Amino acid sequence: MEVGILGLAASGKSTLFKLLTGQQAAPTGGRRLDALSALFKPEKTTPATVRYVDAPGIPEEHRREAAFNLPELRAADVLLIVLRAFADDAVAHPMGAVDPLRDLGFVEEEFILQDQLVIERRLERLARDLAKRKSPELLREQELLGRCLAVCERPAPLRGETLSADELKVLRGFTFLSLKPMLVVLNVGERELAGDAFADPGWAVWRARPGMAFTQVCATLEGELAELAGDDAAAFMADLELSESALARVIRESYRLLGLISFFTVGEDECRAWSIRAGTPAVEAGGVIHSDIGRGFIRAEVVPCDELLAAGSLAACRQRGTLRLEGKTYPVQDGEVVHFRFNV
Ligand SMILES: Nc1nc2c(ncn2[C@@H]2O[C@H](COP(=O)(O)OP(=O)(O)O)[C@@H](O)[C@H]2O)c(=O)[nH]1
Ligand SMILES: [Mg+2]
Repeated sequence: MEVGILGLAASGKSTLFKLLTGQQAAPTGGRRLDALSALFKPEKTTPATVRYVDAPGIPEEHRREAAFNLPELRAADVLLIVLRAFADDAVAHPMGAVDPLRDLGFVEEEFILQDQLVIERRLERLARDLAKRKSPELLREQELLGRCLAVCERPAPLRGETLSADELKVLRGFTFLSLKPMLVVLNVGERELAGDAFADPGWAVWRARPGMAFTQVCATLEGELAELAGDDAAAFMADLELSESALARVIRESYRLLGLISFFTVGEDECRAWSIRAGTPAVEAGGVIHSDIGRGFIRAEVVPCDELLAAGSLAACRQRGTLRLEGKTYPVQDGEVVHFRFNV
């Protein structure tokens, strides 16, 4: 999963980026994978990784198109928007004053505008091609892009539209920014961390929109937290009434936005976390690990991670009758440990 980090200058993007990537490749197995590794003591523990790209702040108008065409940003599955909510006279704000709602409006407007430019250019091209040769495929694309253009002209983000799987396939190549799920991270000051940073009624409109998730962090404070080890970190978090690190929260919200879940494979050689879309059948989940498993799938042995941890071993789960046998079509659930039986 790729997460592109965007926002105005001095909103805290780089601070957050360091935080998210500092802890060795942003492991997403998290607590559960750690616990499984403690049980199996494998030679290797492999978390599912999330890759982050830190985009430069949004530049002046005439340079924006290039900035938004960063391939890393275009390839991102989720856009993480950092909004500055912390007050600090020592850090200049590019818009003069702290106003995260205004900044989010600005970023969203810019996404829509960039998408509109791409659509208009493609529609011109399509009109020329269609004048030369009628093609049902191009006509369908023209109709779909015409609808998308109307959305952008409203102006509204494309992620709010209901689009079929086929339509999404046609649109995929355009990598529209306003179609990508958006994770809004409010970077608050230390004193605001305990309160609800989204209390302003202006947020209600945003929070009702599809394809968006919201969370708050204090990037500088979380930076200090990340430097602490085990017990000290736990005490510091308790002090701040934080139940979870920013890293864990950002990963969880990104997964949720994308409809992704994790399952685990375990053994003495390796314990590993894998990400799949919710609802993925066992045979496809196995195929993610290796195409042979998908092709030669016989059955999957499945047990929830917490049950395995409680029982202490797969053999104990088998005895307790909690290790289930599932077939090809079984949709793997979040947090399950899966052992695939296959034959090629
Ligand atoms: N007071 C305070 N300062 C912060 C916070 N987050 C970032 N900063 C400071 O704001 C400045 C800009 O941060 P940076 O991460 O480089 O922003 P970027 O331009 O968005 O990448 C730096 O001096 C940071 O130390 C925060 O939560 N509180
Ligand atoms: Mg930066």
